[in-house]
Amino acid sequence: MAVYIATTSAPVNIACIKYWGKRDTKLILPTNSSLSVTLDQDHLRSTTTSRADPTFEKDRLWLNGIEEEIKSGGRMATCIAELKRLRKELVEDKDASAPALSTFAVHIASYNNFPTAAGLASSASGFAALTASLAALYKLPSTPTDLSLIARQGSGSACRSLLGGFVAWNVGTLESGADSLAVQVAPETHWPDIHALICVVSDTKKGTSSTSGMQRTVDTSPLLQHRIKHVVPQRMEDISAAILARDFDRFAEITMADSNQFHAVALDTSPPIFYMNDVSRSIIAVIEEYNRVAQLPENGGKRKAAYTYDAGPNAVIYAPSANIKEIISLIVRYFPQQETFKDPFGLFGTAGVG
Ligand code: 2P0
Repeated sequence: MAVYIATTSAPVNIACIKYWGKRDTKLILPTNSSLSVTLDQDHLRSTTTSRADPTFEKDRLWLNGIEEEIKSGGRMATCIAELKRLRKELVEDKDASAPALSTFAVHIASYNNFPTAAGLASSASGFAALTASLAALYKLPSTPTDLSLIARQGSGSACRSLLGGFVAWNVGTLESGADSLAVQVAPETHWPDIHALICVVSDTKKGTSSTSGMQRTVDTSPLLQHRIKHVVPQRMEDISAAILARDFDRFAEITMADSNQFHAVALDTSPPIFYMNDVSRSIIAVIEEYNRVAQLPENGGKRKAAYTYDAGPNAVIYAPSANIKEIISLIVRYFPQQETFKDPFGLFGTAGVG
């Protein structure tokens, strides 16, 4: 008897221009475009195996080995239903000999190789891996950008994890959401010198979920309206140009400004949302001082690192590879008790890094 099974992985992505706010909560349509860097496959990722079988009675899902309910009408059920619909339309309706996998239930098992829900974008890699896994199982002819429309309905930021390198999620204008999709601005090979250093300040689950936090921001923050209309559109253009020109100084300036504005709109929410803690803010101070010195004319006049923070206290520091060792030394000097700095590129040996 045939076995229908597929396994795929998808990495975490870290936004430089932040997604924060939905104009349609069911379709997950954002209030502004966003842009992220997809980390490479070897480090922070979700790996998902899907299997379809005529003997399965219902769709079932296991996350890190624990079964989760697939709520009817929920995000997971929507993604699975959309992928089954594509299987029928794009494969089975076109080829009568194709097995009717769209009529079989699926069993899905997904693992993260990093702490779930710690502000490390587990929902992004998770829904991207789920979408890619079912697309592989169903042998869909779809492109990653096509599939981003489905992953988006699982979790907004997931649409960006289907593509590698530098990825934009376009806000779109259509009510159907058909143009709210992810596109690659540049592949990873365009600028391989950029590295991401992840400083795990805390790996416990965050207080306010992104989904509820961002809706509270949409409902209550006047600053968000200014950001959507007057800030993000220009920043999307400017950071895309900086990426294409491999201009790290400009990339860093925009990335840090956008992280700070995202946390400002969180603070402008009623009641306010605090994602960063004192350690997060101290890391900002260290990187700002590092850049201030680097920007002196005698030191070259350009920024050497960029911090960014998502919906949690952990810092991600982007920097050209030549600066990574120096940055890790700085961080370890100022935060000597921390033992969980990740060293995905093996640049710092084993002392003091997790
Ligand atoms: C981002 N974040 O652009 C921003 C920056 C957090 C801060 O995308 O409700 O988990 O599932 O669409 O995708 C977090 O939002 O929210 C997020 P849902 P998601 O990466």
